[in-house]
Amino acid sequence: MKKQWIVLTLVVALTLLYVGCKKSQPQSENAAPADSAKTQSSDVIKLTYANFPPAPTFPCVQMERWKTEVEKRTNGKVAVQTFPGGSLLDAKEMMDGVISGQADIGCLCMAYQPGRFMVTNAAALPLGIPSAKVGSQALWDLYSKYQPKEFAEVKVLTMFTTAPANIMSKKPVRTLADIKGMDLRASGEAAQILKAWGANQVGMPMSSAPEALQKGVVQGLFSSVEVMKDFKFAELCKYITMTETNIYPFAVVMNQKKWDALPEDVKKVFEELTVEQCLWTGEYMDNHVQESINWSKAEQKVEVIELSAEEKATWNALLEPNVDEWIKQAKAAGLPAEDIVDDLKASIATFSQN
Ligand code: 3IO
Repeated sequence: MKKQWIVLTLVVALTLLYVGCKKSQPQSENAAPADSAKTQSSDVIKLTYANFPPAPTFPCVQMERWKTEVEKRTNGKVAVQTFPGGSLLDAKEMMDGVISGQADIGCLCMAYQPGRFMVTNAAALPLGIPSAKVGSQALWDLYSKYQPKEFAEVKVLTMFTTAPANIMSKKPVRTLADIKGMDLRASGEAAQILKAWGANQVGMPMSSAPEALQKGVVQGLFSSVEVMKDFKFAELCKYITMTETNIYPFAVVMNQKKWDALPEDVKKVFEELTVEQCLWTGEYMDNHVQESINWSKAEQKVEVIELSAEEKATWNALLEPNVDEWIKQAKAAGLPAEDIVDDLKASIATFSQN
């Protein structure tokens, strides 16, 4: 009789212990019953990744590539849920949204908050960056060397740039007289460049450009020309003027607490991907610009206008004060402005040789 009681008590105690353990396990909200068949779903680290433009555009293409690589290299230990098109965070809320944890990861264009990202926006000056691949590497070096304090509250997962910006417009731009007073969309340093050429620059993120073009608020835009295809701007803008002037810098940032909580092996995978993703995106961008130009010419009857060497020299001369202006502002902000510009020029020269 006594033995039976002991056995019964043990069974009850073990059952209670088992139920208790199950409950205290941090089950994720959406762990559906179907999940339990796979590797323990509670072990999977789920991360949200916000992006501002639509899915077919390059910031989202690189996001999907990063997701695929992370999930593969962590053997499914990390699952990344992507949110393109501003469905989780919009263009200008990206940095603060990641800092506050509304998204775990976010992709942002630094031109949309030029004063906030002063150091890295130096890469957007008209310094002759010839491609996205060179720009991306120069930007990453700039970030690594100066470790700007504006990124102190996040973990930077990668950086990259667009290919050089050109003018896409409804009416042809062949001379400075043609661009004078034309309403053109750009952001950050690119907007300052349009101003120097006499255009009427209209500032807004790329994600607002389709509507502005459609409604006639602007007559064109100044950015890398893969957007002719990805946003179908070629349907409205029948001219590209090749100025090959400057790039737009981007950053992918992660919530610091989420980063700190990652296991070491996962951190290692993310670290491995920083430079790799920077190069991959630069190469993807450069190839995609070429595809977009070919498609625009063949399918949309777009004319590509090349400026004569003489004309180009006149345009470039107007931009010399832009670098001086940035140096003035950066100095006022207490930054080693000349060193930053010199370092950038040196890395552009180095990476251009490879
Ligand atoms: C860009 C931003 C979002 C999607 C595609 C894009 N191609 C070039 C840019 C650069 C940019 O942010 C801008 O405002 O021109």
